[in-house]
Amino acid sequence: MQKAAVKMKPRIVFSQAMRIALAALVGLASVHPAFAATHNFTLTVGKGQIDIGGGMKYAAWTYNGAVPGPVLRVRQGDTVNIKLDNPTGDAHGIFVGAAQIAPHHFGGDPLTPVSYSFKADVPGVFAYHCTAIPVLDHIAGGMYGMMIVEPRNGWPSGPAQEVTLVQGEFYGLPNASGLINGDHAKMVAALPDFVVFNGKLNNYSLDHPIPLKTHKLVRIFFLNAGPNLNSTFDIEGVIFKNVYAGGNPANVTHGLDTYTVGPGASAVFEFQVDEPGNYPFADSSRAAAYKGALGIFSVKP
Ligand SMILES: [Cu+2]
Repeated sequence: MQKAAVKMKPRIVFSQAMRIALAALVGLASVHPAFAATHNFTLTVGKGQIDIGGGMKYAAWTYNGAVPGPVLRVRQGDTVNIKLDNPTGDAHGIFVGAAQIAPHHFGGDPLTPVSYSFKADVPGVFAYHCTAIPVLDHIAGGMYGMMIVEPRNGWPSGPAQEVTLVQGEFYGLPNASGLINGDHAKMVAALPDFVVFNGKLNNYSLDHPIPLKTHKLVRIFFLNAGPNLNSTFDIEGVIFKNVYAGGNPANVTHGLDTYTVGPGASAVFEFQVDEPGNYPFADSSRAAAYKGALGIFSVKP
């Protein structure tokens, strides 16, 4: 099972385990709003070369030193405190799609730290990204990530094998030493040179596929961070049992072979496979798959 690529340990004031233990103690459902948690997420801005696979490095702006940034996971009804630690001297910010607050909170300059709170009222898969101008360059530079707001009452289909996939685009070709400096003209033209899942070209190719089990529900949390192109997600040999637009259980459709997710948008895909094998997944835009948005689920009993 592919674990969410959490590279940061959030300081949870009221953890899930504590909530369940307490709920059991007093005979209440673990989902009782009184047991909503508070999450303090501090993300640190960085600037440096990151490995994007294929022997290449990308001159990136990062949250917590990685592209994408850490997966931030909360439950519907929880309070979320976001803080941006920006030691770079450059302007950066952080927008979180799950937050219903005035947008001025998301921005900042190096002298005004970004710090805000919101209640995660709506379940779903949400983007977070930089707000500094031009936003295009900051997202293409690597400043993006996924927040999951779990439904208050859990997923209608119950527990599953979970995978988090964030699709992103890199603009520019490598120099003689394999370093890519972001190409602004290509960003504006929406012509990426590389399209990737979780920050790396052919991240889940045959030599390191994502392992899954047969006869067990799989749930993919999918974010298309863009910044520019649609992604039509497809798994060969699979018809999605449920697709939740925006990752919200209220928006369910059934029996889809592919599903298109716009830039900045998201979905949750549920499916199950019964025959062992290697199941390729891709952006079914063939150009995007050719540019790296391609991977393998290795499904075993
Ligand atoms: Cu930025």
